[in-house]
Amino acid sequence: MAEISGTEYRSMNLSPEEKINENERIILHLDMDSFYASVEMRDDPGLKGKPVVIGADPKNGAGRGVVSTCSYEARAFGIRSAMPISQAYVLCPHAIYLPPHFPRYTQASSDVMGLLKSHGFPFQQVSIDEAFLDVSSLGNYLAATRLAEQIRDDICTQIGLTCSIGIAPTKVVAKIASDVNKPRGLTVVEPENLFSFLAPMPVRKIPGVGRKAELELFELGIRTIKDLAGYDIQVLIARFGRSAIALQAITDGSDEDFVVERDCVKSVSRETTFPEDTPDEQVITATVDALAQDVCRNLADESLRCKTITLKVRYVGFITRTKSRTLTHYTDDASAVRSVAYALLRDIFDGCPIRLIGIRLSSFEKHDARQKILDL
Ligand code: TTP
Ligand code: MG
Repeated sequence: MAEISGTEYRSMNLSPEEKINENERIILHLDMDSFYASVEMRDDPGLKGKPVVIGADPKNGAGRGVVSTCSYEARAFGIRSAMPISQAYVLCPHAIYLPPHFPRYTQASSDVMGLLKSHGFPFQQVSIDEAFLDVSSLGNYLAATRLAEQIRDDICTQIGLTCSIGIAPTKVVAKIASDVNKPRGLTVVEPENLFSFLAPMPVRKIPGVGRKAELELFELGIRTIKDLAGYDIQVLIARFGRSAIALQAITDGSDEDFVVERDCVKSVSRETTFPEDTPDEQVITATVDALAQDVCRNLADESLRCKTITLKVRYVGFITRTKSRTLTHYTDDASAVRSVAYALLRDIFDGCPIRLIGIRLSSFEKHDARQKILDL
C-alpha cells in the first residue's frame, strides 16, 4: 500500500518490461473528486477555493431536501452528501448553495468515460463518476501506475477536473483504494500488501456493507476487516447466508468479480397481461403497484435512476395507449414511480376492460458510488 507520487515510483527503478506476471490481476478504479461541485467550480472559476454545496435550496435554513455533494472546502465544515440541507445551512450558512445542473454533469461524465475507454482496456462504468479498467494486460503494477498518472493528468488538462484512482488485484480493493487518499489520490495496493492495507479498516469500508450489516457484524464482535478475515465462515453463513462467502473472500483478494463491459441500458420495463380482460380499478391499481415495485427493483440491480416514466395500457382489440411523464429529478423510488403511474393511469384509463398494462422507465443516470457489491 502506498500513495505513490511521481518521484517515489520513478525511484523504484524498474522498467515495466522487467517484471511481467501474466496471471496477475490489476484493476484500476477511478472516482471523480466532489464531482457535481467540481463541475460547477470548473465552469465558474469564482467558486474556486470556496465552500460550495450542491443540492436542495436551503431557504435560509428552512429548506427541505438534501445535499447531493459539496466541495472539499465545504466538507471541512462537516457537510456531507445526503445530509439534510437545513443541517448543512446550520454548519455553514455562508457556503454557496447551488441547484444541480444535471446536463452538465452528464456531459462531464461522458467526457471522462470516453477518455477512459480510449485506452482500450476492458471498461466498466459503475456510476456517473466512477469506472473500472482491467489493466492486467499491462503485466505489472508499475506500468499500471504510470497509466493512472497519465489518465489523471489528461482528465485534469483536457476536462478540467480532478479524480482519485485506486489500483489493486480486485475490484473491491481498487474501489476502497481510490477512496483513501481523496482528493487527487493515487493509491496502489500490490498483492503482497493487500492484507496489511485492508486489515485495520472498519468493515464499513467494504462497499455494500451498510449500517445494518455493520451492526450485525458488530454483534458478532467483528469490527475490522482483520476480524472478518479470521471469523468462522460457518457462523457467518448461518447469520448472513451465502453472501458471507463473498464477503470473507474480499479480505484476502480471492473474490472473483470481473470487470464486465455492459451495453448501456436504454429502458427498463415490465408488463402484465391480465388472465381476463378487466375494467376493475382496484385490480388495475394493484397491478400498477406491483409493476412499479418490480421495475424499480430492476433499476436498482442496474444501479440506475430514471427520470421518465411511461404507462402503457392495452384495451380489448389491441388498442394501445401510452403516456409519459418526465420528472425534474432522477429517482429509483418505487413509491415515486407508483404515484406518477397512478396519475398517468387517471389520464388514459377510460373505464373499458384492459387486457395488458405496463410501466417503462427511461432517461437514466448511473447511480452514485453507494451501489451494492454485497447483498447484505
Ligand atoms: P460520489 O463519488 O460519492 O461523491 P463525490 O464525487 O461528490 O465526492 P468524492 O470526492 O467523495 O467522490 O458521488 C458522485 C456524485 O453523485 C456526486 O458528485 C453527487 C451525486 N451524489 C448524490 O446526488 N447524492 C449522494 O448521496 C451521493 C453520495 C452522490
Ligand atoms: Mg466521486
